[in-house]
Amino acid sequence: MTKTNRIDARLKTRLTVMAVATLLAATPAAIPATAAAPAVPAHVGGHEYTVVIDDMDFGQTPDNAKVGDTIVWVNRDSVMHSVTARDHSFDIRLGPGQSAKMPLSSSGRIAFFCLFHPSMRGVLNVAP
Ligand SMILES: [Cu+2]
Repeated sequence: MTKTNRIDARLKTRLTVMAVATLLAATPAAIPATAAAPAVPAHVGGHEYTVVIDDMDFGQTPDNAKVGDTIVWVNRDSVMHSVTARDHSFDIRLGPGQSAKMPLSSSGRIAFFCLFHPSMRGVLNVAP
């Protein structure tokens, strides 16, 4: 057996192991019986708050958001904006007319701004 063949054989063994692992991960037993629901029910029962970016300004953030809620950022401007946390916990880019959902997974007072227009600023308060 040449050196190349030995490496090939080892690689094949490893690939087989990976294939079996993939198959095991995909067995129906691993899928919840209620497969109709989305796989990520992280904020079931949480509120959804919309914050509209308009006229180069972040709209009002909610007063009573808490962990488990979701913020929907909507860019109504005709230019790209970002919603970037000063603590780097999030950084969302929104083209004109785009929106993005952001589940709140940690509490605190998070100051944010727009990378493209640093005078655009806001604060998001998230209760535990
Ligand atoms: Cu901006």
